[in-house]
Amino acid sequence: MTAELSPIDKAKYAAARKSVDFVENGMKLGLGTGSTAAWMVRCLAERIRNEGLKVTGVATSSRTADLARELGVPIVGMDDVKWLDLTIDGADEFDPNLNLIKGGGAALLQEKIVATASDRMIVIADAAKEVAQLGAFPLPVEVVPFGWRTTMALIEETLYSLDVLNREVALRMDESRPLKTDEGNFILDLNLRRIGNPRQLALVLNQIPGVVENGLFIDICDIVVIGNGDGRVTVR
Ligand code: ABF
Repeated sequence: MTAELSPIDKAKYAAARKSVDFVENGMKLGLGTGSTAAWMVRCLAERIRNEGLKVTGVATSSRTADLARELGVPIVGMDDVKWLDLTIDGADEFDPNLNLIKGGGAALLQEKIVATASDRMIVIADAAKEVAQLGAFPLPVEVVPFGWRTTMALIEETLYSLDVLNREVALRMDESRPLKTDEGNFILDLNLRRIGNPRQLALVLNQIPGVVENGLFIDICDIVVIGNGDGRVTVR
């Protein structure tokens, strides 16, 4: 399956393939969103086909739900299971404390609900996602459509007052990305470059009227499975 893959795809596949080894028969699983998570769903479907593995999945986006159903991975709603044994998902960045930036796939709200409602969360990522400090990847923030420009201004003022945002770095809603999340909300991208105190920022952002959730995952990830272009995998 991997002979013709690019090095980055080989890395994603390697991490995804290793993560599925953590799945045990009878588990209730959170299924992440993004290209690395898509490899995981494919590898999980292979184990179901080859070994008769019995699992139940909760998808973190309609995209993942469609892929899972297409490949024969049983899918139920989050409210059908209430709690999960394990969530496996991608990330945009992870730091030495396994804090994450997620949401590049505009699925951060369902991803954070599912990952939080799991006994364990495994992040699968290519090695390029590892950073010393979060922030180079624009931080996605999910906001309600009503008054989103006002919400953006409130976020800017709050970040300026906290000295998190230097004044020349504007916030933006990237018109090129899917404007609507599965919940019909908008995603704003905060170009912060580096985030000194992700825990504080995550708390502050969610206090701002109009903000639904943000892409900082603090103390949620338990294990990171890192894939390399040569197929090697590191588990941390
Ligand atoms: C999703 O996958 C998002 O939260 C995250 O931004 C993205 C990573 O995508 P990929 O695996 O395609 O790099 O979990």
